[in-house]
Amino acid sequence: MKTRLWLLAGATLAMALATGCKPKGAQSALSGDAASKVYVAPGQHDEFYNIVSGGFNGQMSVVGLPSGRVFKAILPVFSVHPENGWGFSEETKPMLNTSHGFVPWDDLHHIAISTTNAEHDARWAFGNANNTPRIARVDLTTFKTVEIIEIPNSGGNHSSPFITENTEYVVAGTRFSVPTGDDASRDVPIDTYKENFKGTISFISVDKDHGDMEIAFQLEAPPFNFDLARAGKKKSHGWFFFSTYNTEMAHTLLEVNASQKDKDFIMAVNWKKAEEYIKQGKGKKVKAKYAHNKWDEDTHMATSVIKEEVLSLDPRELKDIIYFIPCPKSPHGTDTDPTGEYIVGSGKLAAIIPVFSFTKMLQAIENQDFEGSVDGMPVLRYESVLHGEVEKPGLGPLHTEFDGRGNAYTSFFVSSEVVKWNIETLQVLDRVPTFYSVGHLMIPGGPTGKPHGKYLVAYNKISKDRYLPTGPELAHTAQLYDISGDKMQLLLDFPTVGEPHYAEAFPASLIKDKQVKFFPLEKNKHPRAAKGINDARVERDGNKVHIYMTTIRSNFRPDNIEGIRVGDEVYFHVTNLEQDWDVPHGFAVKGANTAELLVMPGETATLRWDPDRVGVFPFYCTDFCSALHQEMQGYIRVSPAGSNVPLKYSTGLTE
Ligand code: RUQ
Ligand code: CUA
Repeated sequence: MKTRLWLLAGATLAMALATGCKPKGAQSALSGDAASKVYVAPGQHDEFYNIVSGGFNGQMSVVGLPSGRVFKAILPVFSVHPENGWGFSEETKPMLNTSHGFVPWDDLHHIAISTTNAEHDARWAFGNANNTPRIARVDLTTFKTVEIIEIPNSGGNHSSPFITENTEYVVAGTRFSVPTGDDASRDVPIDTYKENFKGTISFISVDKDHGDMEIAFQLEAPPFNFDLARAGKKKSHGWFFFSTYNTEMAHTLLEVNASQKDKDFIMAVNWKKAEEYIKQGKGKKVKAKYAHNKWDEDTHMATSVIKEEVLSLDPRELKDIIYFIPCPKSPHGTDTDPTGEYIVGSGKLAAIIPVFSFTKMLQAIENQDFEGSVDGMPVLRYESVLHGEVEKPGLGPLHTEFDGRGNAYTSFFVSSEVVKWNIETLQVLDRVPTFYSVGHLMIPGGPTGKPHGKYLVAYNKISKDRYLPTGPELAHTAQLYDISGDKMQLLLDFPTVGEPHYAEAFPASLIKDKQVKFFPLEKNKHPRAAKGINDARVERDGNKVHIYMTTIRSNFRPDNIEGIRVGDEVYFHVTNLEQDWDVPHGFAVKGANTAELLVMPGETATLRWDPDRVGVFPFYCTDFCSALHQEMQGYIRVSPAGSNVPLKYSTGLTE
């Protein structure tokens, strides 16, 4: 094999890595008919839903393609959202519970849309929390986060969520290795990294009918950093591929210390084999503390349960679960093509893109064609597993998507471009600039066995000069390209919400007729629901006051409440009696230290309010619901602590 310059050394690269390069011709790359290709006429619907990660806002957003129109700027997941009371209402607070208590923020990087037979079924969208490791599941008929599971033995949950072809599992690989198991709460010196730290990969099972998640098992892996992952599919179904960096196992100044070796690894995991071991009783239960939070559609409430152990497998002893494929150099993305045969590693410091062959990998395993081992787990010979290398593709490859016609598209952060190449021949076919430093790419269905290779979206960091400036912080950009022809064509720029990392898109037809329009009142099992105006009332229980309140266009019942005292804990349990699509009512009361409630038709939500002073406080509906929305209001009177003003309320029925 020829020798190669894996690393483009020198200051130029270092600088380019830090800042990204600015491609030429940045001002306009549009040709005449671009606008018509993204124009969705008034009243028409977009062809694709695009679910986009919000990065440091901890949320997702929902965008239409090709128009780039935003339908839901914030779909609340890991961060509180005052707009609708997510994380503030009593019902939703448990969703953000963790073993560290209530955590109101996180950093969401990746989206995974559920699949069946390696094709999108779009029943659920999964997202990862990086900082306090968690995986969330969003129901795509209600666009609500319905489950969040914390990932123990993990730190910086970046290599997730990625799913197997029938959504059997969603995986979570730890970015930071940490002390795990019993050691997790031991006082361990950091410089005992190699002995005491572990990388953990979690396989979370997903119930095929209801989506409920459980941590099925965790694999103990060497203390590398796990960056990204992709499941095998079709012929490689049963395997999972994780990119690793810092195989140097450095724990300080990683910028230098984790870039020493020419090659890191793609870690291939045979999860079917792991399942066999579990059937034989080979796993062991280890201590782990994590929260598992679920939303109940009937009670409109979440519950949070703290769990105490996980099933752990040690692949050093349990052979044939883990194999390492050498991969130049600090790989970021690892992506499997639609056939499941090819595994693309994007070494962000490498000058080539290696493409591995699944068939060759199996062959190498069979022939024991190893070039070494890590903790007793075999390292396969690079040349034996390699299908080939894409030569001189660009600088700083990050992520690869596929069009289903045999082509791959790789993003280059440093050279700010998208490069199209052929998977079989490894020939570069086309390249287009991005404005500017591109992270993830997305083709609708791109990670599945059935891509819809019509559009590609590049999600760019650092978008200097693309939009009207907004002070020191500028909008991030998505750029939409037409990839239906031989040459890629830039069609549209649109700003994104938060900082986009990964996104997925799928045909709108998969879910648009399955949307829940309202929640049937007769099914509402919330213990404090007021299901009709006859249920509207106020009850005192010591210093707790429960207000069972109804909303319907355009009134609250009760709407005048007296007999509340300073020091009370007041709970407004607001039930929206509407049984029609798109008629939420909002509820806000003066001085509330939390947020509003936005109550969907048929739903009950609760706001706690702690009156701290004597006075009369208005409350009102915040959502413009009818011509008489502005009349939808009420008062609550607060008397001094210990006062004997009697409890009194008006519902329009009793007075
Ligand atoms: S990352 S820009 Cu997915 Cu967090 Cu690659
Ligand atoms: Cu109800 Cu406005």
